[in-house]
Amino acid sequence: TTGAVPATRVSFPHDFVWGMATASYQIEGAVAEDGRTPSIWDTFSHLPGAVLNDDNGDVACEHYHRMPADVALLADLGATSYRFSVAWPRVRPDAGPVNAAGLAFYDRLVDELLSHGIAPWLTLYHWDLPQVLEDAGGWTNRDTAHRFVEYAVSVHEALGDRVPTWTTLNEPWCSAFLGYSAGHHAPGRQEGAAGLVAGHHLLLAHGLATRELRDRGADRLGLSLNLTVPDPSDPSDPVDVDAARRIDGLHNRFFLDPIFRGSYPSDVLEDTAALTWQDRPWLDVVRDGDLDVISAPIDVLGVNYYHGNEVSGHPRTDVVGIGADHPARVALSPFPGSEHVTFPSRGLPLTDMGWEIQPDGLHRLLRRLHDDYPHLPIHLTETGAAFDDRLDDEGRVHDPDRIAFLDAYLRAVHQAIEEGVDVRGFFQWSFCDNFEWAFGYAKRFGLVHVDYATQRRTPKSSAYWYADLARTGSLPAHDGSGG
Ligand code: PNW
Repeated sequence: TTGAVPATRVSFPHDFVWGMATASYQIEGAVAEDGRTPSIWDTFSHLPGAVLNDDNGDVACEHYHRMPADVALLADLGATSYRFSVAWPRVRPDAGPVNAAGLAFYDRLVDELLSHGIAPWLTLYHWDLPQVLEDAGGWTNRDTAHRFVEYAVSVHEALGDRVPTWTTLNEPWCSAFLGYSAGHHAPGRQEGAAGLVAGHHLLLAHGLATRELRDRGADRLGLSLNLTVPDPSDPSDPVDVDAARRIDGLHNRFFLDPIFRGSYPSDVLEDTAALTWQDRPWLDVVRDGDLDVISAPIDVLGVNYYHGNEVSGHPRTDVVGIGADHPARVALSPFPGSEHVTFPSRGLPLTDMGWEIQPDGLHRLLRRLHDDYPHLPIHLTETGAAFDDRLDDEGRVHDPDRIAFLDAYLRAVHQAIEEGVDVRGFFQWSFCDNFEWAFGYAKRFGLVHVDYATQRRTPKSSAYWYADLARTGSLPAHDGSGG
């Protein structure tokens, strides 16, 4: 509930970007067509038990074959920008020569978007690393960063004349720590400090590609980070305060500080000093000059925010989010060197992911970025919620919970803008229901419902609400009763 205080009408700047987001592996399907070869997510999702219900992205939303109709629907729903990702294994399938047939799909997509007046917002890496590169060590191998630059250049050569915004990575925290420390995501490695090594090489890939695309005249460069707002369970308990500092360090500052300050945070380096990779301190993978590369100037910061965390340094069983599904119901944190940290529930309402609905965290995060880092234009590149959406007897999907969620999160964004934070746009996650990684098709984040048996698309009531918002640029007043 939003409380008894009436929520007044709020208006966003006239040029505010109203976007919707997707990612290649989550929607495209067609995994073996036109020369595409497997990514780490093809391999991982086919391992028994890796993904809920053993779902995989083989078919997904068949977007690869339905792209023109999907773009027409995006336009109908008022999107002024569309954030999508390019599948590396379509473009450089074996990390070898460019595959023209795979690249052609994105060429058609960009033209289709432009012909509908939708600005393309391109992400180069939303987690589908070619499996051949993982076989050579994946993100723990420094060479992967250089292969990423080759791939980025091929995409830019083909689309650089038409795509205004280029982001390198989506959520390197997930790629590094869920992929290489916790193993919840592909490639499913549970190798502790490997997450830190992968994180460094992901940041290096970001910096190298940023430099290269800048030299090639890319208009607007950046990346999307998923950031959190860690609150100690008991602010007077030094153990909880230390745990919250550790999570802030590894979730936020491990990525923000190298990019914006050219250094890793010293407390994180101290916390992880004893962690080794291939029998040497993990930090040995950081070479002279790397941080200069990583801190190459960017033009836009993408922020993905779903919820913050209450954080404790004590074992707790009343946990939410990561670890909540652990058999012992004790969160095993995916943060290397801070595995003892737990994420207790604070009794907030939850989405279908078991994630807390916490709009004030978004406001606090935006203020914090404004206070602690250089003032760059910020775009919320993901916010959204999964709910158990179903078609009713009339073939409609009524999702008032999603509307209330988006209303509350957007009011938090608006408040930050009023206070001087430079937020320029909002991308709803996601345009349509899709393959939700470790949770397969069981979790629905879409504004558009997908019936996977028929591939029929049905805009939910939230989609019409969002279309209205994109058209008027304002949230209507409501009395906060939620009715
Ligand atoms: C992000 N976690 O993923 C991704 O960018 C999207 O592809 C995804 O669909 C969306 O958020 C919703 O999950 C995350 O476990 C997946 O903390 C898992 C986590 C965070 C982000």
